[in-house]
This record gives sequence, structure tokens and C-alpha cells, in this order.
Amino acid sequence: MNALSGLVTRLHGQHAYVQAGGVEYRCPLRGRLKKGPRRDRSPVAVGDRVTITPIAGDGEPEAALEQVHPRKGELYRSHPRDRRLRQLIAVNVDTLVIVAGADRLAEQLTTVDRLLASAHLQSLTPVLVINKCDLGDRATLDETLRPYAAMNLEIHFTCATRGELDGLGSRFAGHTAVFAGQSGTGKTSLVNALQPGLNLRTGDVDRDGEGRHTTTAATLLPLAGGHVVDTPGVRDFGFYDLNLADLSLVYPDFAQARRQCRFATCTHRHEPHCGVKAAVERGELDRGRYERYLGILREEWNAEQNRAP
Ligand SMILES: Nc1nc2c(ncn2[C@@H]2O[C@H](COP(=O)(O)OP(=O)(O)O)[C@@H](O)[C@H]2O)c(=O)[nH]1
Ligand SMILES: [Mg+2]
Ligand SMILES: [Zn+2]
Repeated sequence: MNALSGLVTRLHGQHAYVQAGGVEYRCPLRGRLKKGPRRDRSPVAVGDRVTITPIAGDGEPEAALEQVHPRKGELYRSHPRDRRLRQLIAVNVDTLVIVAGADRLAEQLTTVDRLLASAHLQSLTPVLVINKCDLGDRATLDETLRPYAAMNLEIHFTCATRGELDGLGSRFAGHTAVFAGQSGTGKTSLVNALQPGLNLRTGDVDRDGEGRHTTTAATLLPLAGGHVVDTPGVRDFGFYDLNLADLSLVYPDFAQARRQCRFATCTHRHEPHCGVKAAVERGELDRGRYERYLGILREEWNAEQNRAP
């Protein structure tokens, strides 16, 4: 049969599911496709553009993966079980939608900061969505979000269950956006509200956070002239290719103060003549952002020390 161009919408077990010409094909991952780079476990990722050859048969449509086309824009993290490996969450993406809940915003800010740093590191446009606005007081939210608004981050306030989308309805036309954030913040509910008729299952708040079973569950969906990728909750979003001394380089709000640090390699912890610490003391840099930065630095450092030999 003739080769077709398609789009990888999800990975499940040993298969990739590929949409081509309105048909979903199941494609074995162990096939003639060459293994991807060693740092990746799988040769394809959600969002990959691929060439497939359908395999004749009576059952579910099947095809062989022939080729993966060059990628533009990747979202990845370090593999939760082996930090030397990169875990691709989705590829060919340009926008990272960071979803947090208005009811528990304060305790989700470290996750927000990690995802924000990832967006900067991976050259994706970040969009912050505060969902469940029916459960939060707007003045309090605005106060909590002041440092984020000050860095010109695009912020939307939504209530997915009431269909209040604060302009997100057409925001993703012409884009591929990944929805990420902690479990239970309403990512799937938002996708449902953005694209009536999808009827994706919601409400599965997995208290274990992220088990092995959730790591392949990112799903690409068509939406108002673009695509979105719904992901399971990612609380612990480890950086894959970051030299820890460079973490603050992806903090746009630290940029000006960093120039006053005496040492170019300053990590803004204990070093003398640190412009960042000084800016925090003067109240010019948000103390919460700074303290969460220190916490992330410590967590990443510990993860480095504990990584598999
Ligand atoms: N009160 C309120 N609940 C919401 C809102 N959006 C989602 N939820 C509820 O939050 C729970 C988790 O939603 P879900 O979309 O599965 O979150 P996900 O884990 O981020 O995909 C479900 O019970 C939803 O009905 C909202 O705007 N307001
Ligand atoms: Mg979900
Ligand atoms: Zn410094």
C-alpha cells in the first residue's frame, strides 16, 4: 500500500497511534524504524509527523512506521527513573500552558516556576491559566500573581466547569499547545470546554502523583484550528539538560539583578556580592520567587546526587 503522512497522537504500550487521513492507525514501535537517540527511550513522541505504510488486514487499522520528520519545538523533562534519559512529553509544540488551581495556587507555585523555567529553557511560549476561579478570590489571586504579571507573562483566569475561558477559546488556532500542571487542576476539563464534543474523562485525581502508567498518557487533540496536548499531572518536572549554575538564566525577572553579581557563575545562595540577594532584600525582587528558586536548586542538586549510578 502507499505511504501516508500522519501525526502521532498518543503512545500506548508498544504502539504509537497515528492519525492519517481521518483514520487512526496502530503502529508497532519495534519495527523497521531506527532507534532514536540513546537519550530517548522511544523513537517517536506525541506530536511527531511521520510517514507510515498501512498493513492490509481486517481488524483495527495497522501500519508500519517508516520515518519521523524533523521536529520543531520539544517539551521534555528528565526521566523520573533515570535522570540520564530524556523523557519527551510532546514535540512540534510552541506553547506551554501551565494550569494551576485558584483554590490551591500558593502551594502550586513551585510547579508553576519549574514549568515556567522549562518553557524558557525549551523556547516555548508560556501561558499561565488560573482555573477554578469560582473557588478563589480574585484580589488574593492578583496579589499572589503580582511577580508573574510584572514579568509580562500571559495570564488567563478561567472556570472550566462554567465554560468561562477568558479568551482562550481561539488562543490556540495555528498553535500546538501542551497543557501541563498538577493533577486535578482542570487541564482535561479546560480541553473539554475548549472543544465541546470531545467528552474526555475528568476527575481522576491520582494521589500517587505520577506512576509509571501515566508517563505515556499525553494525548494530542485537534482544537479550533490548532492542536493541544493534554498531559497527566506533572508535579516533579525535573530538568534534563540544565547545568544548575545556569538555572537562574531562565528566570527573566532575575535578569537585571544578576548583572550586579560579582561572579558570573553566581548561584545566588551564599556567594558574596550577589545582586539577586541584594534585590530581594531591597524588595525589588519577589522573595517567594527567590525562595522557590533556592528550593528547586536544592531539589535538583539532591536528584543529581541520588541518580542511578
Ligand atoms: N470548581 C471547579 N471545579 C473544576 C473546574 N475545572 C475542573 N474542575 C474539577 O476538578 C476536577 C479535576 O479536573 P480534571 O479536568 O480531571 O483535572 P486534570 O487532572 O488537571 O485534568 C474534576 O472534578 C473537575 O470537575 C473549575 O473551573 N471549577
Ligand atoms: Mg486530566
Ligand atoms: Zn548572585
